[in-house]
Amino acid sequence: MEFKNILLSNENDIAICQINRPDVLNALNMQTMSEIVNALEISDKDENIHAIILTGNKKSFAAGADIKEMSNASSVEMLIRDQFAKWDKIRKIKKPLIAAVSGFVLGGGMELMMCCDIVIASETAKFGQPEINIGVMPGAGGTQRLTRAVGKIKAMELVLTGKIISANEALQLGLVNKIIPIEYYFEEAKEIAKEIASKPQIAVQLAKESILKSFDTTIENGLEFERKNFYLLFSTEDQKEGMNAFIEKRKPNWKGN
Ligand code: DAK
Repeated sequence: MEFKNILLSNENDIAICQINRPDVLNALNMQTMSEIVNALEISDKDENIHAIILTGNKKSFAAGADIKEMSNASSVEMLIRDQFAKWDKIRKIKKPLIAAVSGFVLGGGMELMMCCDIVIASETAKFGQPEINIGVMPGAGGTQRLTRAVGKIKAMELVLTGKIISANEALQLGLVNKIIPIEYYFEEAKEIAKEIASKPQIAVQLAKESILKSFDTTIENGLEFERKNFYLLFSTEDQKEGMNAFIEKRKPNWKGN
């Protein structure tokens, strides 16, 4: 498939989706969002791919949705564009999504990052939900995912003031896993992607699914869901292989089934 605003490549069992609109700091227009979602879905379906990295460039992961594209839209036009449908598809990606972010991670860019499962940030990364400064509010999960990630009072502070925070503050808030010098943040993301890609894949995907489930269910239903996925893993060859390898004191040889 031909892409205009992203670059998609594979390195062994890792897919790398790079947002590529450097002139506008990787602002996420509709075309770019469609391409990102297409790339993620292609990689999710590709059985040779075990983990997906989503990245931008050193200066900007993404400075938000494209303000120029939406500035004159009416509510009805926004509704008809049905942008949310695209974002919902990201939630359905089964394979682990690793965000490698640097520079501006703002508005829709931060919401996109929060759709990912692991976040590696360069020390230059700056995060924020500045929508309030242009007369709107987060529209792609910022009030929901951010609140779950950092709690009510910090989410209120970020969303109501639109303030920008440093990589260190984001680390303290639990928004990112690690901060890495700018020369190496992408390499670090690849290392984590490789590590996850080397694990038994059905277990990885069911564990991801179970963790995500905790966001939209009660603890009781979540525990039940987890238990069913746990039982399900006992019908995989990798469960037998993993446990036998432990008992036989050797390395497991994962088959992915
Ligand atoms: N949209 C469009 N263009 C942008 C942009 C953006 N978000 N951010 C930067 N650019 C463009 C600038 O217009 C400029 O283009 P030219 O003037 O050269 O043509 C170029 O990128 C370089 O930007 P600056 O000259 O401004 O660079 P600086 O280093 O001086 O400043 C900055 C960098 C990131 C602080 C500044 O550009 C800035 O404040 N950008 C806007 C940040 C922002 O407000 N982001 C939130 C946007 S609202 C939805 C899903 C998601 C969303 C909405 C709906 N649905 C599912 C319905 C999300 C909304 C948002 O993200």
